[in-house]
Amino acid sequence: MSDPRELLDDYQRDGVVRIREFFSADTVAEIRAELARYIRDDLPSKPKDARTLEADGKTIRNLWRLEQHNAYFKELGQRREMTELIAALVQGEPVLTGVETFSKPARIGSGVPYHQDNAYFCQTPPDMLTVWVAIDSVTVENGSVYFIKGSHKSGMLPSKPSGVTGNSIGLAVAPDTPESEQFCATLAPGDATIHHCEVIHHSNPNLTEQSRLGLLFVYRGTHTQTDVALQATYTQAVTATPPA
Ligand SMILES: O=C(O)CCC(=O)C(=O)O
Repeated sequence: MSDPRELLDDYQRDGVVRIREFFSADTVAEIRAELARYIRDDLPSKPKDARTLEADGKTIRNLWRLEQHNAYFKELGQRREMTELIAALVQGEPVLTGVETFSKPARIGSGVPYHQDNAYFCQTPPDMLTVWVAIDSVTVENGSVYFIKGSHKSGMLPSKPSGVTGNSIGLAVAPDTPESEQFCATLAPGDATIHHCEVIHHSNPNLTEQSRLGLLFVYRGTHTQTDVALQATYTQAVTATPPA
């Protein structure tokens, strides 16, 4: 794992950092097995909004709120190795607020429009972040996430409903930084990125034969509070395009 001071400096400057071998191969295998078990045995009895499906109406695009629905993922997200690392980045005591997947299945995995996560999280100050762990290999071809480094420093930009199921709100105007100048987060299984909730990012559809499964852990500092204006804008968007 990288030097904590360097990690903090890079995170504060860029709003996104990549960490190689964040989870071991054994942990990745354990996660993969538990996700398969959860989908097979537990998901059918969970509320409909515990998942979002792809356009085919049957393949999972996202699993949501695993920290509520599954003891293994809650425990994993609350491990001391995780929360100690996150504390410095959220400038306070971290709370795990979400564990979810962005599954991007082979051939039909949909894209994610340009957005800032705080349009969904609605927190002030924006001391909230996502640890995005690769379970599959993440390549340019199968839909890596692209980040605009430093964009978290400009605060929240105007947003608009996107109409995308599972990602109901996006930027009102796409940024003019070409993809070739964005940070393309290619990852090996077990590698991770950590991104600030106001850094601009997006991902493209997966048209390849290789699935691109990511497991996400979302944290905020205990000191953050809900921003009512952001919340009102988000409620409109998610009401127009619910996750399930
Ligand atoms: O996994 C993806 O393709 C997008 C992830 C994302 O938008 C996020 O982590 O906020």
